[in-house]
Amino acid sequence: MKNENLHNDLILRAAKQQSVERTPVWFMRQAGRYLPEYREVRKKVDFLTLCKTPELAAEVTVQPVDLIGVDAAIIFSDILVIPEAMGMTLVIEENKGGPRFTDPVRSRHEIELLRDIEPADDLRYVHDAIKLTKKELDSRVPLIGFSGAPWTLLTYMVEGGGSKNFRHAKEMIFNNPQDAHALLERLAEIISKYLSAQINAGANVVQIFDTWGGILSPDAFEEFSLRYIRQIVEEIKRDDEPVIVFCKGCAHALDTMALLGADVIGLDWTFDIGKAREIVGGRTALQGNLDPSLLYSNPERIRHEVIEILEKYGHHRGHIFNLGHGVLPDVPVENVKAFVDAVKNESGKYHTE
Ligand code: 1CP
Repeated sequence: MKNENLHNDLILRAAKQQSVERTPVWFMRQAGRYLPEYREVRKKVDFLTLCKTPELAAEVTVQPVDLIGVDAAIIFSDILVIPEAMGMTLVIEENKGGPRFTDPVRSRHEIELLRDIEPADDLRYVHDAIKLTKKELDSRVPLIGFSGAPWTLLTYMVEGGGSKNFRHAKEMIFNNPQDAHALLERLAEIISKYLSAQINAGANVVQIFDTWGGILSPDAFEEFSLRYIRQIVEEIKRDDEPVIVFCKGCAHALDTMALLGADVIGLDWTFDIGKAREIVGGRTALQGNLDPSLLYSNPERIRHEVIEILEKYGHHRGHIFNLGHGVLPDVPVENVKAFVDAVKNESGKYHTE
């Protein structure tokens, strides 16, 4: 979809390293439990029902735009909807840790039993939610679509949930790498189709989340993660809809990631954004990278850190402000608001020609 006349297209311009009046800001997991208005909706329905009901998904997607004033919306969904559509059973037990698959896949046979899906059909509810959200946003800000990266999806599918040591996923890549590749290849193909369908439905930007890329050694990161991300970026790339790649804990590979073909690289908070800019050298824009735990502090401390990051990035094009990872569910809303306001108020000085 060609970009319509958005009232606020700061993120699109920053992603393409064009001139902006101030640094745009949004943050990962911005629709979520830190917002009382989100918790109200969640009282009525469970998490998966929320993802699968376009009217409700659109409602919570728009909440942080109205309540916090972010410069983009990100469609409310989850990275785990792909494995669920492939036939895995996803359970989210309230207050009992994160989501879990009851039937992890650990053998070639189990991988082969997974359904081949057509994202435009099997995940139509996500695309319907995007269309509805676009109507509700009424061109105020861009809408971001997303997917997990193949490697991160593999970790959840093989482990069955979050993990400390990723024993089963590591066993697979070291003992049966061909099984891991068989799964990663299928996922890369599905994710390419899924993200293209999100763009066709109206997403103005797409982000690939590789939350667990950082648990791999540099060589394994290239073999089991980056090469599939590269393949996806090549497949989905268009002129008008920027692609953001966020890999947590992967700054060691910044120079390689700068050549992925993505428009923007997301940075976690453990790397200096000024140094990162020198490494990527204008080949991509950068997104990040305030420590999400800073939102437990206070508005003055938050403003101070925002200024530090703006200073480090300096007077250059191509910065999208974000947290270095998702917002934590129990941070005070006033601190979240202070973060967004600080970026808006302080970054005008760093406008780019
Ligand atoms: O109770 C609830 O309401 C469920 C909490 C929750 C929420 C709000 C989950 C379960 N997912 C989400 C939404 C979500 N997940 C979004 C929404 C859009 C937004 O506002 O940003 C997005 C982009 C995601 C992506 C996601 N899900 C990632 C990648 C980003 C990241 O934070 O690293 C991952 C790893 C997941 C898996 C997942 N889903 C939910 C949880 C609690 C987890 C983490 C599980 C774990 O590792 O233990």
